[in-house]
Amino acid sequence: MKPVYIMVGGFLGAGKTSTISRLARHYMAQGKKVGIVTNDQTTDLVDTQSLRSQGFDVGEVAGSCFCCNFNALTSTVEHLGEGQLPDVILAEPVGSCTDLVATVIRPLTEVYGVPLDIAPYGVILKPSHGLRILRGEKTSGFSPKANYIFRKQIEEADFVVINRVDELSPAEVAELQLLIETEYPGRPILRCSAKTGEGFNALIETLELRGQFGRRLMEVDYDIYAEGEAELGWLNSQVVVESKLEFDLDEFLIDLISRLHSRLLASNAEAAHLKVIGLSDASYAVANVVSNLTGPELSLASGTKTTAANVVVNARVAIDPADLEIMVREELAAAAEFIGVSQNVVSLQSFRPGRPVPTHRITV
Ligand SMILES: Nc1nc2c(ncn2[C@@H]2O[C@H](COP(=O)(O)OP(=O)(O)OP(=O)(O)O)[C@@H](O)[C@H]2O)c(=O)[nH]1
Ligand SMILES: [Mg+2]
Repeated sequence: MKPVYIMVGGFLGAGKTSTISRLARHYMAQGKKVGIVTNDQTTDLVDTQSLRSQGFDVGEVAGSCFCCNFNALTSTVEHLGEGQLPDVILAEPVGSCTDLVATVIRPLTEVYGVPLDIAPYGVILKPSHGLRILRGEKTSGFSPKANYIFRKQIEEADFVVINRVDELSPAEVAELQLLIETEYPGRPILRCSAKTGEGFNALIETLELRGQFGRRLMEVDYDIYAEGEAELGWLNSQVVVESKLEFDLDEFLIDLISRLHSRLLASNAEAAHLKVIGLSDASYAVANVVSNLTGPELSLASGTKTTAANVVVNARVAIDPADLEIMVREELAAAAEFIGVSQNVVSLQSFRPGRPVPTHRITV
């Protein structure tokens, strides 16, 4: 049996990792061996830490996106499962990438030597930005060039998943559905919640379909794509937080992310995704902001009091990365001082993503 390759696309903060985690649990409950590949422009990934903490077999492509380092994707796939490839491979591309059918899915079937059973390509739609972008609102949060990437992601999808239906009104879901159907006809639309599992039976059934999938040809203006990506400030950092006395890990993370959120609001800099994970010996916690309007959320509580934690910060924000770095360093210091702990930034990278130059691009 060929390993099934499922790639879950969608914009930054759309719910890809949450969806992959739920799918992985489903396939493992069926007795299948599952491997996951995460991806980012640089090292220190919240997603890798979070998925590994959940006990999954995770390989990481860090330093370049799947499309621009196709060989890193395939070699990471080959290292999953310790010598025997998993039955199901779940892959999460970087949320600011598009043109993944031409640069990843098609090369996997037409260039790569290991046969894979490629599932239909689904793109998770992020309602917080999606509604505003698809309505054509001027205040969508991002520039037209970043919105171009958001739209191109939907255009190449075999099917679209409206995520977060647990917190959308029926009218909002209906409007999103109509907007997608009108602009991108022919793509089946699912309604899901990666948080509650609603709609996942339909998602799993859709992923089992085979036929003319992963073949949508589309034109991509790589100048607009590159400029849209470069409008995002990117920051990954690893920080050690310590104290003689125990501190509440969840409180620290939610305070930190709330401080960062306030700074972004004050600077009118839109968050695409701000995520922090705190890992202590006993457990871990995650806090997120997926848009300035959505606000901070402790998406996973640890309930832990500890004297030491490893904290990883990943920020993707429409702001100059130098300003983002100042904000993160200042708010880390402020959050640590607030509860009387020390913080030591072990590593920090902040930059604008470089121009995407795919290893392969198959468009015929
Ligand atoms: N309420 C609600 N929250 C969700 C749902 N899916 C994801 N989230 C939350 O949205 C945030 C982002 O989810 P992720 O799964 O990390 O999103 P992602 O697409 O992997 O993000 P990037 O890897 O940064 O691009 C987290 O706080 C999740 O808990 C959902 O269906 N409902
Ligand atoms: Mg993710």
